[in-house]
Amino acid sequence: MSRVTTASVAAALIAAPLAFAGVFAQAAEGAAPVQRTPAPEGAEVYFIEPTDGATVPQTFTVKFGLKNMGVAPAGTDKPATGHHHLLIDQDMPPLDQPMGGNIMHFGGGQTEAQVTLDPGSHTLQLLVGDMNHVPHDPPVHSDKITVTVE
Ligand SMILES: [Cu+2]
Repeated sequence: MSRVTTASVAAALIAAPLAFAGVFAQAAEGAAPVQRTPAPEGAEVYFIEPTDGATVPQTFTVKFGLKNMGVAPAGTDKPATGHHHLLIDQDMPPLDQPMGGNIMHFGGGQTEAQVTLDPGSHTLQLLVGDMNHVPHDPPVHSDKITVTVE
C-alpha cells in the first residue's frame, strides 16, 4: 500500500478554497450526477517530471504540464480552465461527480507538488477538474506513469 504523508495532503487541503469543504459534504450526501464542463479543444495534461519509469527518492517533486487550457483555482468560473488532481496508485474516478478526498486536489492553482511515498513501485496520473472538481467532458487526463521510489 502506498502512503501520502500527512504533510503533503495537508498542504493540498490548505491550498484549496473553502468550496472544497462543500464538495465533501455533497459527496457524503450521495453522489448525484452533475453537469460536466466541456473540455477545451486540444486540452492536454501531462507530467513534466517525473518521467515514466523514473526512479525517485521518497520525497520528490511532481510538475504538472497543461496545454490548450489554463489553470485556475477551484471555484473560479472561467472558460477553458481547471485545476490539477493527482491520482496515486488508483484508477480514474467516476467522471460524473466531484472528485473526493482520496485524490490530491490542487485547488489553489498549483502546478507542482512535493509527494512522499513508500519505497516501491507506484503509479501517478493527472486529471484536471473544473471549478466544482468534476472532470471535463471528455476528461483531460495524463497517461498513467509508473515510478520506482527508492
Ligand atoms: Cu479539485
